[in-house]
Amino acid sequence: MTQADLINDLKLKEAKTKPKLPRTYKVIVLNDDYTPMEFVVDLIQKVFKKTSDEATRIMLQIHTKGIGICGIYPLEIAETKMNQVLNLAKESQHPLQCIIEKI
Ligand code: TYC
Repeated sequence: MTQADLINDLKLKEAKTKPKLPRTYKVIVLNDDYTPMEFVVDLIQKVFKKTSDEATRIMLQIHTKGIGICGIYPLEIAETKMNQVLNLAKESQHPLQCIIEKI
């Protein structure tokens, strides 16, 4: 094989191996009439590692628009965050709901 052949071979291989981005999921928290605002802000800070200002902004977005995106993650992490939200809400007997959605 000549050097030109080797280079050509490499180029063909590169073209075939498409860089594959991992599929990501939005973690969405839903509004309700009963969960206290402060509880939602605290929860968003804890679960999604947001600052107090950012968590407040997301909580108000949920409160006014009905839903809010708290983060975007690969499937396993998105599921874990959703379950953490649901468990914290349940422990405190709040009806807060959380879902994940494929992007
Ligand atoms: N709507 C709630 C209230 O007025 C506050 C709230 C915000 C509840 C966000 C849930 O995901 C939520 N107390």
